[in-house]
Amino acid sequence: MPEKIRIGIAGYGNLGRGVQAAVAKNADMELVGVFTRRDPQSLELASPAPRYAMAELDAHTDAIDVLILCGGSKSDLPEQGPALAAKFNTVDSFDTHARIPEYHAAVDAPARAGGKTALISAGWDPGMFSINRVYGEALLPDGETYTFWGRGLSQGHSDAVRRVPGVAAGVQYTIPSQEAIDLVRAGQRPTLSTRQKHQRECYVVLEDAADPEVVREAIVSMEHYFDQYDTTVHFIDAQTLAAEHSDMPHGGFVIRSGNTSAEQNQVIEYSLALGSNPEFTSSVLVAYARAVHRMNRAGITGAQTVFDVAPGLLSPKSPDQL
Ligand code: API
Repeated sequence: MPEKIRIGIAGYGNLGRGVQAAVAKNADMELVGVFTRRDPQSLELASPAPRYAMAELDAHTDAIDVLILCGGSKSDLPEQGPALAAKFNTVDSFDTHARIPEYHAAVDAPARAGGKTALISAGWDPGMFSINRVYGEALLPDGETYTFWGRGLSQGHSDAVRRVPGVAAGVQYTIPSQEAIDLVRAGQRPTLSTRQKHQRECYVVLEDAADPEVVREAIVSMEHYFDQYDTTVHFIDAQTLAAEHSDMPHGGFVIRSGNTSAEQNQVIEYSLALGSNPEFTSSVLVAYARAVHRMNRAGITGAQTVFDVAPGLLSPKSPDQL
């Protein structure tokens, strides 16, 4: 058995927990430590693993092959991504689509300088859905691409909601238009605005002194996350949130509908039905950690995206086996 790929986890929320579960499913990997901004001893791990303070990461540069960054895109990753890519091979799920070029540049320079490989924006969207959009558009250049999410709980949008001042806790559901999905599947190519494809629904627990109108306005007008959608905000108490909104299902479709000649229409569909959005995202991050380890050994450094990774690098099988 060759040496195992040594994985570190930076941040232990839903994604960190998911990465721990995913590493356990991959025989060629081992978890060497969970790093947290909280008091490490207070951290309740799903299964035993060494726990450390984030500040102790520097002492572990030689012990970790790939560090998986499990923070949110709104405020954690813009800081942690560039800083940690200088010292570690990293994988993250930065998912603010419009800001990915800027984030790529911020991570690329330190990673290159440090001889490290930083795979950014992995997961399912961005990630597996992005790959399927590229395949669809390359194979059927004369056509339209449609992405539908949900109904499901978006981690990115939920994280963004929780960072609004006055919000104690909350979740965001993405709701697709079934009418639009049916049209596209039937081979039609409607022109759909962002607003026509999805609605967003938030369930929010307020902090004691918070003004609900101020919080609602801050959410619905938030750039990149909510400003282009019709968003409803429901205020609920912490008990209701725990009782009715603790599952995190998600999923959706990438559909490419195109013509190869005037007569022939072709429809490609990639679909996900996820019991747990964070556990699936984490499984994608872990597969990409294997690719990052191999790319770094092959001398490929700097920021990379899922488009830069050959599919075979994700698999534990050898090229001959594949
Ligand atoms: C949505 C999607 C979710 C993408 C998946 C992942 C997440 O609006 O529901 O944040 O959960 N953009 N990036």
